[in-house]
Amino acid sequence: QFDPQQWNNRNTIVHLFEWKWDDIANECENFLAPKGFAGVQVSPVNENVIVYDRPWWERYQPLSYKLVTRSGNEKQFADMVRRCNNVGVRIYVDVIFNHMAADNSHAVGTAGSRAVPETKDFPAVPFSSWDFHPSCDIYNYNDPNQVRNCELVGLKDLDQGKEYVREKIVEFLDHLVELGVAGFRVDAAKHMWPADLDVIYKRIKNLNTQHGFAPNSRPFIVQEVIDLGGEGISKYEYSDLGAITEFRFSAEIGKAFRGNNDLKYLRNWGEEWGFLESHKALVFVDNHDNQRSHGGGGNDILTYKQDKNYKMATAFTLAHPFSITRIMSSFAFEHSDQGPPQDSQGNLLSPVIYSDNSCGGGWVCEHRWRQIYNMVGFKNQVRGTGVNDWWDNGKNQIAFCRGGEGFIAFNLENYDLNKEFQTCLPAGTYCDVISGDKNGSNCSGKTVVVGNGGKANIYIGAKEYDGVLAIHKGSRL
Ligand code: AAO
Repeated sequence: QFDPQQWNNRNTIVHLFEWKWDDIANECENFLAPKGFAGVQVSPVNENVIVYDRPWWERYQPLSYKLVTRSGNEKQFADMVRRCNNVGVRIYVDVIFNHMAADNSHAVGTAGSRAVPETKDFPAVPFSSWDFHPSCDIYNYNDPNQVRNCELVGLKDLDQGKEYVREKIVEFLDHLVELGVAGFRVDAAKHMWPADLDVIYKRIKNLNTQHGFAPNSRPFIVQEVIDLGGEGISKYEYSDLGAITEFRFSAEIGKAFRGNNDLKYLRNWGEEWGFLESHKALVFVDNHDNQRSHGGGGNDILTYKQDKNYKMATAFTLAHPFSITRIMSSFAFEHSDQGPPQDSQGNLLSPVIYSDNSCGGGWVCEHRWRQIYNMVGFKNQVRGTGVNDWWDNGKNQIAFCRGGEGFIAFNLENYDLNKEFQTCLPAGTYCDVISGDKNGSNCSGKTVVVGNGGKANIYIGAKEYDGVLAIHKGSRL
């Protein structure tokens, strides 16, 4: 359950946080497939409680497993999965089965279901108090029993040790597999017992061959386990069951590209930093929680708000061979509870797409930033190569090649980088895919002339808009 089941000319999952299914289907066809993205993580698909003022986090409070949310209904979801699979973009669903909704005096859901969370009565599943752990609070993350048997922020805690609960969860996951999804992000996995998850994961059906998956393919599983060290539960308790969200990566990359840890140390980036093995880790610069100070990662997390550093951190993430990569695609927010762009009735709004690829209407669309989507292209180009010809200035300027396929340099100093480098590329003129796009034989950004022997002069001014330069075989003019 470690294989993300992606097409082999694709890479990277984009989390289209709070997007509508119809919009995602269009995005797969119009943008993600042409740019080489491999998949989309979608917001929770099953019915959630409606919370006053419609914060984003209401979607993490399930009322039933009906596929009706503000993003769309089951038909729209199924249609999206079909259209995305047709163009080689996989869908991964954020699934919440640790818990149901928390206390709420008028629990009405997005599919119209009613529930009484106080008495643990969720008739639309149905679940009753028998299916839950007794109520208690989590206040000590050093106590694994408490973390797994008590209620995360008051959310009614399902007991996955019960056969009936397992059946309902597997039924829900199987339904999504039938509709053609490639896998799941398992929310709050740390709050469930590994042995119970093992049973559930093993029971899920094989992926649907009618959506282009090979016979006997297993769903990809990535488990949300926040482990920055020093707590009672370790990611290694889960890492044989499926991949893990590697929060340590997020914390360390933020620290480095904020200038709080020299870039030269990134030379041995990967497992030596305490990260999980490459094929077991899902990595990201930020996620929907830690970009707004929920969940783990601390103050070093970079987000779209620190755009120059964020693009550099993302470029490094995508330039480096380590792990399965995920890009956050956000809506703009001022405060941490703020909901996504919506009208006065609470209907989600579609992103507005501009001719320069960027978005508006309250959506940030980091995945549509040239510096980010062109690095997805870079990663596809350099597939199968390692890091070689590493160079650093002993501090915050670094550069390296990916085999003979690509070259990248970073300047986080407050002085210019201006130096001759071995780019490992054949002689020719190349378009820097950070400052511009290659269009036929034209480049809208900087060009780099590589001479015989692979040498080229590279310049990144300290005050430039971006602190990265990247060229690859596919950007040759
Ligand atoms: C909302 C309201 C609550 C209300 C509740 C019920 O905000 O006030 O009580 O409804 O009415 C999301 C939102 C929540 C929201 C919830 C339900 O984030 O605010 O509650 O929906 O609507 C823990 C979990 C992790 C979880 C994370 C947020 O382990 O699984 O909290 N993430 C997922 C989702 C998330 C969602 C849920 C789970 C629930 O991604 O969007 O919540 O479905 C330590 C622990 C972590 C723990 C954090 C958070 O982390 O290690 O496991 O995450 O604490 O408290 C440093 C440390 C790091 C530490 C961190 C924070 O970085 O190194 O280890 O500080 O202290």
